[in-house]
Amino acid sequence: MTEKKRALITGITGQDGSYLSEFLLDKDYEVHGIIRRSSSFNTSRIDHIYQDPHNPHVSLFLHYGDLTDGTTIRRILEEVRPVEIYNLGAQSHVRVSFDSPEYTVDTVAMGALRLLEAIRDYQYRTGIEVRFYQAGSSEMFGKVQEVPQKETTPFYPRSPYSCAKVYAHWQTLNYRESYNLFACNGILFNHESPRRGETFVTRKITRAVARIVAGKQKKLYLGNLDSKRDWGYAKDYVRAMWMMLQQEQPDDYVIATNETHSIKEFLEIAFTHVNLNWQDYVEFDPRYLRPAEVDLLIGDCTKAKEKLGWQPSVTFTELVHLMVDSDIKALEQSSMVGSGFD
Ligand code: NAP
Ligand code: G4F
Repeated sequence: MTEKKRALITGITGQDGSYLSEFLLDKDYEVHGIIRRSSSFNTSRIDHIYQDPHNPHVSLFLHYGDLTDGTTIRRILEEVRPVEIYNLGAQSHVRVSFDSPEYTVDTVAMGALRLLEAIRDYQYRTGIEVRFYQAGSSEMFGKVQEVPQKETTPFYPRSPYSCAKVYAHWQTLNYRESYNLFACNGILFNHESPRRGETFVTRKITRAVARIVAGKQKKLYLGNLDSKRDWGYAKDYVRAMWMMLQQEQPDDYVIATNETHSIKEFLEIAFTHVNLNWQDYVEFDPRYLRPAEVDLLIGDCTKAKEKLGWQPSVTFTELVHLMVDSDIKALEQSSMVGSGFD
């Protein structure tokens, strides 16, 4: 029997980590994920694929660790001996990065460097190739220098989060060129799903729509409604991550839909879907403004289409509808309790 391919995922408990795990398990990988110790359960997105470690045929394994802890990362790498590593772990909330810049940079920028250094040493010592995916972001384009944005568009980051992602991007490229690592940067534009964190604007809206319909919420407080994003479906985007690591040569790719929409357009489609008018419910709260905003993102994914054969499968309207429908269904199944941190 041939050995299964082993993949290691940081951020396995996040939106993308959960979809990528499902995708790799379907491809018969042995999947290992790094999870953070937490005082309450933080595995809700992967509970449905969790396997009892006592089962001899188990193919999903969880390891405690943290991107701020280089020693543990090295130990896990030695234990797991993965052939692919997906670095999805991050303090990924842009506005929160203005509140906690040091922690964000430690996790996002230094976390990537810790992984790259660990891989470099492991590969040098063992001669085994480890393919590395770095979760880069369209936020790196920030104050955009070109419309639409592609792989060659200069970066102009506008938050501690995106400055850290730019650092991780260049280190990934630097390790590829300096040490011949198979390291790829995905420059992913916003991607959403029913598993999107509740404090990102799309999920905040669809969850509020469901609660308003159920009579559990009266108002929705938001910040800047004029910014525009290129929103795709997360399941499509994790497929692109894997495709990058299957190529003959490592490279960097923009993953996007080539469409942009404002927060107002998102609101319009979400509320109209349940026959409501968003203007009757949405109020402005300056708390959700950022010290510097990214006004417009729209990606050109021609390279990914041509070289990877990747393309998005879900339209903007379909995405909004599927998120609203999912939140309505979830609310019907259990009574949702607000966390207060939105
Ligand atoms: P997410 O839902 O916020 O998940 C982030 C994951 O990182 C969670 O599993 C989280 O663990 C983990 N994490 C946080 N701090 C960590 C630390 N110090 N050490 C180890 N793990 C840590 O993010 P996502 O939407 O899935 O995004 C995945 C990656 O893609 C992130 O790097 C994000 O910055 C990047 N990205 C996302 C988008 C997007 O639109 N979604 C676009 C471009 C790039 P807990 O569950 O314990 O919090
Ligand atoms: O949903 P957001 O918080 O996502 P943002 O800032 O675009 O970042 C997400 O996408 C990036 C890719 O481009 C990722 F790298 C990053 O990790 C994250 O996944 O905000 C989107 C827009 C912003 O312009 C924000 O100002 O929505 C605006 N907005 C308006 N009211 C709000 C709110 N955002 C949030 N989170 N909450 C609000 O109440």
